[in-house]
Amino acid sequence: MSLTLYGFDGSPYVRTVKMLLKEKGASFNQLQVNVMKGEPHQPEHLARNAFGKVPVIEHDGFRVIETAAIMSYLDEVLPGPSLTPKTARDRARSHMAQAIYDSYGYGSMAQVFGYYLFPDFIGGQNDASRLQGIEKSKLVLSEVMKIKGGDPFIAGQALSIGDLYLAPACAYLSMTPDAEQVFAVNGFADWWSRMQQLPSFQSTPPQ
Ligand SMILES: N[C@@H](CCC(=O)N[C@@H](CS)C(=O)NCC(=O)O)C(=O)O
Repeated sequence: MSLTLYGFDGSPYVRTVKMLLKEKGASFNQLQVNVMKGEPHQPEHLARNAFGKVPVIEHDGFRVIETAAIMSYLDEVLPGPSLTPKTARDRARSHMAQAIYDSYGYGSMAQVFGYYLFPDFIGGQNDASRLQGIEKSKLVLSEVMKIKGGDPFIAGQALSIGDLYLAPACAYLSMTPDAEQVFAVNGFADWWSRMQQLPSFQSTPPQ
């Protein structure tokens, strides 16, 4: 079996995939295609993903782009614990977290952590954008925590793909002075402490 992950360790979406690979105990190679250096837009990577994005994976000669497709494909083909919940309702909970993150979460969280950590990448430090990002990120986290309810993980008793989507951007937010404000959401602290304890989280720090 050959498995290559294209994308650098600074990318939250790459970390989502890498956490799944760690949860599965999979062996893989990683090519650090660096977003900060514009490498996803070089011809070599555009040949893998014409949209100039990471992550991309290649599994025994089969290429997959888009994190949602990569996650469900790898969860299905790799041995190890399943990250797809067993019931239709819990699958919907995991999918909701994933889609909320894609549609409203990543962009607004990046407006906040990008301000402090990657200002050049987001076009400079814009306070109006940062404040808007704080409000939208809180809405995202509070809606996802409502989906989690009293369960330990977003889609129930077990870790699922939805949790793996959210954790990497939260890790970047936690490095900023706005973390306390953004994370002041019912149920978040308990979930976040659980995520930080996972070996798959601890072994995939952003670099
Ligand atoms: N829809 C894509 C989004 C992936 C994405 O936004 N990746 C970022 C890094 S976290 C990227 O490659 N950015 C490069 C760029 O926009 O130049 C997916 O789900 O995989």
